Amino acid sequence: MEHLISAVETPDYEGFNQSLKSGAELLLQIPKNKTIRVIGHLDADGICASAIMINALIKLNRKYALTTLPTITEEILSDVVEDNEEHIIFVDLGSGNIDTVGKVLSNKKIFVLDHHQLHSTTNYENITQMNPHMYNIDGSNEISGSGVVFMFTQYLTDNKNTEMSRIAIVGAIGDIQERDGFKKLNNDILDIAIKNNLIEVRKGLKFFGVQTKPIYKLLQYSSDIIIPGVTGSESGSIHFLQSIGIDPKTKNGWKKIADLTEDEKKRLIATIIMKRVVKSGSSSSDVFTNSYLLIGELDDVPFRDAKEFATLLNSCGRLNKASIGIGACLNDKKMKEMAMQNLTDYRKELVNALNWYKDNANTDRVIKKKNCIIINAEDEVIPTIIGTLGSILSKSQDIPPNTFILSLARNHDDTTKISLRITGNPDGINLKEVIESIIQKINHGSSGGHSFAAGAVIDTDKEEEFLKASLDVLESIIIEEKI
Ligand SMILES: [Mn+2]
Repeated sequence: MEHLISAVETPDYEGFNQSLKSGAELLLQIPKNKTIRVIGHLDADGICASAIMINALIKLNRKYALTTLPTITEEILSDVVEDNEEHIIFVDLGSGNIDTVGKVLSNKKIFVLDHHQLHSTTNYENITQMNPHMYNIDGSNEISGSGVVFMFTQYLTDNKNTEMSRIAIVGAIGDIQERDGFKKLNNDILDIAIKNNLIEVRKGLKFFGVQTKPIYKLLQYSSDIIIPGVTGSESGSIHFLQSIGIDPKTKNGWKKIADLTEDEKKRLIATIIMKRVVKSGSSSSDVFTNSYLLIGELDDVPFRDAKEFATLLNSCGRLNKASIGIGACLNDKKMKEMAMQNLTDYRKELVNALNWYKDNANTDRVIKKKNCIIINAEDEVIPTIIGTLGSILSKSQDIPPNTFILSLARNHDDTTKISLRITGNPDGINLKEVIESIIQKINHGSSGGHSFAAGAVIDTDKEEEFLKASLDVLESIIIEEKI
């Protein structure tokens, strides 16, 4: 692969487009009677990417089979792919495991559409890999897995997969590629969605669930907009609204943002800007965020706001119901209803996890040290939400800043999933590096993630060794107080 060792550092958009175009031509050569296996990643972006791919295959009258995976291993791959299947498309995964794919599926014709970092420079004759990183395009924030698949399917269908541009935006938001707007390729896709009347962009208050939750709950649970006496307090939030002349209730229930008059909305925003705690370096515009609204969806459903849609898809993945999420992306009414039920179930699981933590906070399952809390849920919290539990705790006002939160929960296959978070917002701490050093210390397991959220997987029988090494590593890290 000459482009990998190319000295040219500038992004080669033309080259990337060309690779998608010739990949699409190759895929169209597959005989129509063959079943194509689509293997997608089990997160919001992967679910969107799978849906976009399938939508195109349906249009092309192709037979397909679908699998959604959290990760790729040799065992899983040989399990999933049937002997008689010759053609496999990986979406939003594959580039990090190209050698495994090449080894296990050496007699298959493979397409990899991914935006994750490349992990190997080996060229496999049977693999057509399409990845922006091969063309110096930053796949971590210029385009998501869904975006790559969307661009690909536009070549595949002669630009007739346009309606899925909205799902590509949901996927990019799921991968947190929207930070005060999109960049480059994501922006091009957004333009397509806007031009085709699929998405409208509005400035709104930086609350999660702004479309679907009562206003007092937005205030109570906000982690971006902190108002003393209001944030974290139900009665404080209700009183706050009453104090500015907004009745928190409607005739039938609790008022949502959409129920406010323009006047009330202005009053709410002005008071929030006045009363909130201003973090250093932030400005009044920090209370606002872009909302990407799907045109044609009702105001109070989680499919209306792309951010909530992505959360709903994540919850499908986490409860192992990716196919419901894919159905919802394909706009199937029944599947959308099921996806909403799944979101309710997921929230219940989260509440269970938080309750488990509260009940066990003073037992030997929760180790509390000066700068860290180590939680070993074993099999009492489902492993797919252990990271979310850690994230929620890391935002809790009850735990001092600069406290590591390391949590463990067991998978079904005798492995243990680990997540690492930290409270506050300390400078110079990279959680991915921290967890890497623990894993290196025990010389077992694998780790990954970002500076602000990282994780690992180990064999369950190595838990004790891991916990010991964690204490050594975490307690040796001294974080300087911010002044
Ligand atoms: Mn992705």
